[in-house]
Amino acid sequence: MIGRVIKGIGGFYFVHDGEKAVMGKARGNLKRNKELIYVGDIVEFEIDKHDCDNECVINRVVERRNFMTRPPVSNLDMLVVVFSVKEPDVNYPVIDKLLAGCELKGITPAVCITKKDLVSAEELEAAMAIYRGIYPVVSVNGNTGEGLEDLREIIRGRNVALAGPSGVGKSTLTNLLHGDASDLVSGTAEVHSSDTRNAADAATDAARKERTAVEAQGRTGSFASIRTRVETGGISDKTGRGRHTTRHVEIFDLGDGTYLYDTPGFTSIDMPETEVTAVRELFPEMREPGQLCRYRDCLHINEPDCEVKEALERGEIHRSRYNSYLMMIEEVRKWKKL
Ligand SMILES: Nc1nc2c(ncn2[C@@H]2O[C@H](COP(=O)(O)OP(=O)(O)OP(=O)(O)O)[C@@H](O)[C@H]2O)c(=O)[nH]1
Ligand SMILES: [Mg+2]
Ligand SMILES: [Zn+2]
Repeated sequence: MIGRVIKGIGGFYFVHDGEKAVMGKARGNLKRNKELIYVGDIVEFEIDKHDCDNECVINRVVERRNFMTRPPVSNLDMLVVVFSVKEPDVNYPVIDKLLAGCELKGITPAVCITKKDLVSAEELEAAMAIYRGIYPVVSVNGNTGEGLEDLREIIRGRNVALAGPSGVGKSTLTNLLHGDASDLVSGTAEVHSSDTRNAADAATDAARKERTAVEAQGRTGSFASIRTRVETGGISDKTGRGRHTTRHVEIFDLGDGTYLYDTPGFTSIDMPETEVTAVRELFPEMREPGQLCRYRDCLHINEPDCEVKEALERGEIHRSRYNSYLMMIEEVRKWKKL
């Protein structure tokens, strides 16, 4: 049978066959070859007849259209880079690296700025202006849902991941967008960062709980009737401990042909492995002026008659993006020397 991996947790995977999700493991040969299974993967699987829990075994991963390692996702049509200007403060080089990663992997990027309620209209506009004209840009308020329809419009009908720093509101958006749409996996098992057990144990536990939920659904046949919400980063209990930071990727069916991947946040990101000259290509706004530079191999740093630097001076290329570009070049050079 063919299905899609919609969630992976502690070595267990949830595979959706178009109607329901079954939990399973990777076959031994996949494990031995250290082949990774990403959420989003299309896989060949079979129900394990010897397993009384009716779990499945994943035999093979169908060739991926694309994949990313951070966050670990595959077969995307689009990746929405989500960030807030404040709480947490934006780190533009990290945002730009994620966008560059999309360019490198051939995944269409978009930008979503959250927590617009925490900044002035001018601050928000300054952030949006950096990306406007390069990528689709929307701004949202996760508390009120303002701007949500703009985001929905951009992502409609696609396999799309929300990715970005921790705490910016990705899971909040997932919940808002998901609304009453049908679930792929039900159950509310969640690994709390305040958990004292080690993370692997907790993950396995959570997976078991979810399996129970999936089975319950199978029996009642009411897959869509049980809803799940992604826990978001608010304070999780009265003691104020533990934030519900997302620990694993999960795909949600928004019901209109959109499949939304909620992903764990991060604070830093490595430069994708590439050549110094290839970094230029990862900044779409540099491509056209770059054609007019005196030297074909111009890196737009200190070469004469560099049209990219001219465009920078004229304000057509944003200073913040150019700084990210320089940092990425430096990082690639450092990698090359190692
Ligand atoms: N003020 C304000 N707070 C928001 C907004 N959106 C989300 N939050 C809050 O920000 C916190 C973090 O939200 P999450 O949705 O958990 O963030 P996340 O991006 O999923 O974080 P990770 O799972 O750690 O990557 C929560 O307390 C949300 O209630 C917003 O638009 N404005
Ligand atoms: Mg989250
Ligand atoms: Zn140049």
